[in-house]
Amino acid sequence: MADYNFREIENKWQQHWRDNNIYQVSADPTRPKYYVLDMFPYPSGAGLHVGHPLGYIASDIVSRYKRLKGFNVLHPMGFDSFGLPAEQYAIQTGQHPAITTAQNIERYKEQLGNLGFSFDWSREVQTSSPDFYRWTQWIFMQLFQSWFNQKTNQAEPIESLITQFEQNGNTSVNAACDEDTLAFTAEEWSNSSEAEQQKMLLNYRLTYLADTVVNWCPGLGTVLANDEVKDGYSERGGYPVERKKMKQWMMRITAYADRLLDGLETIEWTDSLKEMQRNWIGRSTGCELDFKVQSAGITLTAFTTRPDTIFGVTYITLAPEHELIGELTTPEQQEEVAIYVEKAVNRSERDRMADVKTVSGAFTGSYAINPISNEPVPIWIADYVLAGYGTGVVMGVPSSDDRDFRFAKHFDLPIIHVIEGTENLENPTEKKHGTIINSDFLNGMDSHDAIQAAIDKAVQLKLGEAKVNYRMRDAVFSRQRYWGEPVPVYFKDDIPHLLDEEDLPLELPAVDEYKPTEDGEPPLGRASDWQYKNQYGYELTTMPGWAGSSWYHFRYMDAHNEEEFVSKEAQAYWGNVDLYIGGTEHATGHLLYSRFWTKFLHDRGYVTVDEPYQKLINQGMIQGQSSIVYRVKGKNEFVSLGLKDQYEVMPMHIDVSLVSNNVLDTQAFQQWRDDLNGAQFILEEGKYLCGSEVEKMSKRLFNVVNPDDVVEQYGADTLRLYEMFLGPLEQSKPWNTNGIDGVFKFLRKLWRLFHDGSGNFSVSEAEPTSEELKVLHRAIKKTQEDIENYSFNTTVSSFMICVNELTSLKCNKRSVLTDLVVILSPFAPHIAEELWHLLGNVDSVTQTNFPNYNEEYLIENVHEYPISINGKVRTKLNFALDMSKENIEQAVLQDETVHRWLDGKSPKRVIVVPKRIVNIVI
Ligand code: ANZ
Repeated sequence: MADYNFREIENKWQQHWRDNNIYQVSADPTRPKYYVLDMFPYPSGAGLHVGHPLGYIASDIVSRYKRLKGFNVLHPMGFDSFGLPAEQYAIQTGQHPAITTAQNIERYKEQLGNLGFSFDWSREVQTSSPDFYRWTQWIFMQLFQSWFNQKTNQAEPIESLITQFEQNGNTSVNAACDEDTLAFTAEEWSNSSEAEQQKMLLNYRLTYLADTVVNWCPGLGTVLANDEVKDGYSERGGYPVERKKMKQWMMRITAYADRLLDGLETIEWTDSLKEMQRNWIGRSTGCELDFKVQSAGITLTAFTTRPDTIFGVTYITLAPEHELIGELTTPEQQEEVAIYVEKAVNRSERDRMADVKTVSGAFTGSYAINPISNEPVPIWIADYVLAGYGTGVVMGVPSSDDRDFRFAKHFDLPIIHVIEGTENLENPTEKKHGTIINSDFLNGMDSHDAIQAAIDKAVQLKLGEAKVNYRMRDAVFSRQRYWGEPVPVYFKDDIPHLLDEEDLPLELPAVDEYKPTEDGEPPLGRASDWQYKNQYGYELTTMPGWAGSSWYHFRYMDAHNEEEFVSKEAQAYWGNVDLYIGGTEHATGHLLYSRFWTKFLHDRGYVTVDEPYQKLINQGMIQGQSSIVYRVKGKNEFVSLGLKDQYEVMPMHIDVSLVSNNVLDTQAFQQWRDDLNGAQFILEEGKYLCGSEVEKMSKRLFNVVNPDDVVEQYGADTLRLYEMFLGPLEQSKPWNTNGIDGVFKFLRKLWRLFHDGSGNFSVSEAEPTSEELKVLHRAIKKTQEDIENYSFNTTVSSFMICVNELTSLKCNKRSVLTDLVVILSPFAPHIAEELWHLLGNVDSVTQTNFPNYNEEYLIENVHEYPISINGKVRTKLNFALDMSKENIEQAVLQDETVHRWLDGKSPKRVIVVPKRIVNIVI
């Protein structure tokens, strides 16, 4: 073989790895395990673009490296294959989404296969396959059969709750449950009907049916989770989203709020990602303070994080949805309040929170009593108060809070300053001013302790109760869609019941169309003859996209188990994911839900780990480099970039494949679309130059680069190295092919190290020189350190340096090249495997060991020290780099030249600066 023929090499080894199941692993208690996971893709119709493999390449490098280091590496891949696009396509074409999905998966596998990943495909999972989703349904059933005991801080079987109800009713139970759950005694429990009992239990189950205000997206015909809605529009498709009350399956994730926060301390994720989860959970410590309403038997309770400011409360505000508004509004205020409430409730929560400029509100006509000053304060309604947070009541403190200040200014409400420095509560000298807690006392504490002290004081003064609030809400689990997991529930007398376990999986029924029914039922409402035991109606919503991905990491451990979702043994061996690589867009969706389900499965004894992903890295995005041409307005004529200001132009995105080095292939452009046929060009220097823009890689912007094309031109090894070479993994960076030739040349240079001038394989058996060993061991050390620090771009450049140096040393020694091939193999596995075999090895390079570097070889043996005497360099001397300062000093003073300059005097000081200089002062 004369030259580096990447096509032949890559095909050959991909085939060989497949035929020999090289990447198949099984649990092996004699070896340490390492689990490397990629966020599995949704197989979209567009296929992979060069941005997708970035994370997969990095995780593949780590997997291969860990294997060489003696670990038993689990590195699986699968598909998150339920989802909207296949369903939208089904609605348009009538084709079953399973067909589209299967085609897309085929395409993805082919594309992934071209890149030489070391996935164990025997463990592939597809969330839309009944073999997989029967376990998603099974986990749903376990959630339904569980409650969260706050005394033990974990989930328990619902039977233990029923036992408590039978013995003591619910008053001594401390559970995560619906807020409006009424108290009952053991007797009342046993006297309740079966239906009443089931209704009560729904208040406690970890998944439950509830009437909730949801994000309803008429354009998509479904409910969306908060993280699927951006600025009032659906993230997918950009359709408007409304607030609507509907009966939904919910997941009681709020029960786990504290554990989800605490767990963050035990995992290696970036601070920014942890902070995103903390903010999303939004734990806030404060108290609920009571305000009696004047001349009415009502008490309003406000949640506040600043009970110390209670002296400054000059008004109370309610959310426009608050249920007591009717009762509190006086006849004179009725009309104004009605108009205001109607306007306010139609604004989305997000708008209401984001809008700090427009102040709006209405006075109810009623007053409450400030419990500290005993002054009456007016009760208002304002849309900045959210119904779903705290109690939906805010105590207005214009002197301490900006929003309250703006409100008070706007409506001319009094502003009373909280006087600091005096704890004059017990005996307030001045009625209106004061603080419940001495600020001298507060000043010495950090804000957390100060708030806690204020809360303790408020409780001690019986102003209210301590309370922790969370911004996070229970998660809506129902989707009004077809292409998702059916919920394993049927209804008897309107009460939800679980299917028998042996009836799983509950498979998706056939339907005539994939859209909602005429009376607004979800698509499953179209299935005919679809009843449980031929008599009970099934739940018609399906599960959300995040259901399958909340536990798939366990299934890979034991992908074909038909008895359990994962066996105890497999789980005990593989533990949790050691390294997880994926995008940040999942920060508050998938990454929170899978932590929740993992904790739940842990509580119920099904898995031993309590966090799914020990270390997480978010790869950056590879952006597209769009190409733009400038159409002269109203004409089929296009003007080159440099001349465009002389015309009235319309910029237009065009396919990047029509452009090379910013020069347009005008002929190809004319053929690109029918309407461009016969297009005219205004050129500069005989060329049409395009504009360019760095943007998200997207079909719509025609800037998508298909990895298949790059592989075709340069090979997978070049693509792998090049993607890593583009920059630090976590950083986003534009795709440009400027440097790809350099990487390709590097691999050819590597190839030539192993071949003589006429292209014959030729290595020497001679012993390497110390110089050659230094070059090699420097590269071994750097590769190891860089991979362990996930710094892949720097490894690629160290390979380049190494190969350049070996080339100039004309080194083709077998022992050096053998190690070089091994350290390169995680990055460029095909060429490494080929060279490994050319070197005479029989087994795969993946089955060898990573070489150890030897520090001795790394030592730059000597350094030439300038010897300065009284500030002037008088001579230069060579010393070994590892020589001690004392020895250097000794040797310097022995030197003849130095002797001469000393002229018989003994020096006052000798300063040895290692690897630099020796200064002698006489
Ligand atoms: C008085 C006060 C004085 C407040 C002060 C803050 C500063 P976090 O930290 O997010 O939990 N609040 C309470 N319920 C609300 C609701 N439903 N809608 C909008 N705002 C609400 O914020 C808690 C603070 O947000 C509470 O403390 C309350 O205002 C307000 F100098 O009470 B504060």
